[in-house]
Amino acid sequence: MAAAPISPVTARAHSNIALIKYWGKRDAALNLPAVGSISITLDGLYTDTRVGFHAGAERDSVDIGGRKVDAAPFTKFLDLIRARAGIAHRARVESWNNFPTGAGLASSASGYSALALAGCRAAGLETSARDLSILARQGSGSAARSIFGGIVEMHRGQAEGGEDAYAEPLLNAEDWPLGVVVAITDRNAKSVNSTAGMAALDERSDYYDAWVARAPDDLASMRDAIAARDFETVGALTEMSCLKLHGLMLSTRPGLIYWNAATVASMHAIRALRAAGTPVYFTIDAGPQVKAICAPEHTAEVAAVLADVPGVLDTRISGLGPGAHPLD
Ligand code: 2P0
Repeated sequence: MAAAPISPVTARAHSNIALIKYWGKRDAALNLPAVGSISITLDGLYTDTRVGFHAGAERDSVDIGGRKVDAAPFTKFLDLIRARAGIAHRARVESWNNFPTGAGLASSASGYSALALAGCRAAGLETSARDLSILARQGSGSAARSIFGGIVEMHRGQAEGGEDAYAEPLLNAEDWPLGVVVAITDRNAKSVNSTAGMAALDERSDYYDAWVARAPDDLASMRDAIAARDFETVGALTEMSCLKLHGLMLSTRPGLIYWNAATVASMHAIRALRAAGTPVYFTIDAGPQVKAICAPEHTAEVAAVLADVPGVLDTRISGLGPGAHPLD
């Protein structure tokens, strides 16, 4: 379907945090995940991205946070949109995160989700949320989930072409209010990005086959706990998936150690708080930040405890947020 490029479009997409983690690919070229995942979309962390296609421009240009970056990885992604729209115009992309980029706060999730939506709209394409999720996945696996708000499941899919590897909402944000406290322990970009960390994982970790084999059971257990609004079970499964992920990362050759001292201290602080009666559970992604999941009424207490942990630089409180949406 040929489409006509229209004026620039700005879209906002929120970051997400996986409760049941994605790690490993069944096809690197199409960025197809080896396992499904379940995540929550956060209202407090987001990316705004403006895309315009211009007839006269010679190459794509991309600014993140007001700084020009190498456009090459984004050109590959924009080519998917151009191919679908039947246009050759180069794009001008401007993107802003309201949180640190590339430091384990899922800026690639919100970033590619916002880019998919703004890019398709700016190219004049009408796309379903499912199409956007499939497109966003090709930028970053976790971005497929940020197309939707609330609690979201990403399907591994079986199809070779990835037509069934998309995310779907399980619950809307207002269906089950949850709180997240993010403890920032390092503001620098991580040393090994997720794509590099996952590359050739099947050959690099003896634990990988077990990780992939158990994933359907973990997803089913989490789905059931969410449907029952059973917070203790959701929390226990969340910590289990996080620790299993990091066990897999640690077992990779060379071993991936994303934690610092404050990360570990925060995990202990969260468990101590739980032992003292506050239902709160941790999760950690491919970076040193710690995310505490709790009921909204406990976020202030959890944030105060985490702020006191040596090495915690800052805390952010968030609730569940909406899916990607245009701002114009
Ligand atoms: C997740 N992570 O489920 C897992 C847990 C980090 C740890 O998805 O290679 O940036 O772009 O598909 O999506 C981060 O990986 O990786 C991620 P690519 P992505 O949230």
